Amino acid sequence: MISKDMTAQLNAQINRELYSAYFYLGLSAQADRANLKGAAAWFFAKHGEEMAHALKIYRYIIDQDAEVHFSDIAAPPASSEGVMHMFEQTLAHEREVTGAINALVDKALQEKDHATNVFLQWFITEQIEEEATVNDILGRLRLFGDKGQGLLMIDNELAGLARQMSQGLGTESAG
Ligand code: OFO
Repeated sequence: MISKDMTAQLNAQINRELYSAYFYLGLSAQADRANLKGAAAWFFAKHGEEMAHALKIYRYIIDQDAEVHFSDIAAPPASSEGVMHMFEQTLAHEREVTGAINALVDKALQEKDHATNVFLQWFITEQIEEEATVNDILGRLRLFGDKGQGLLMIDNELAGLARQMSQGLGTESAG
């Protein structure tokens, strides 16, 4: 059994994860329109991961005999200024989510809610990996450029990462 307050905070995190899915779907559509097929596939795979995160919390709330509560999901940004900006937005977004997960852990510790604390540890690790992956992609974009040959190479790499993610392989390292 978890507290009402903890339940409310976990429901808010379901909303954040669903927003994350929406956020990545928006970026996938933008990348597709820009003919960045690898980036589009990578963002699309991220959409799937975020949906899975939302469902993980959904299941946890139900397993704790608490009530799932849905709220409106905000629209994601409508456009980006190129691929570099897409990944900068992604890093900023993931840092915000990391902050939210850390706040949830703080809450669980404060309530001595060991079950929720243990449950959230998976998300802590996931956020470290996600931020590292996006930092790596941004670093390569800065190094090789976000145009021409450099962009083509990175877009191909993103296509490979997306394939691994959709096969459920190497999701730890692929973000
Ligand atoms: Fe849900 O993993 Fe990041 O946002």
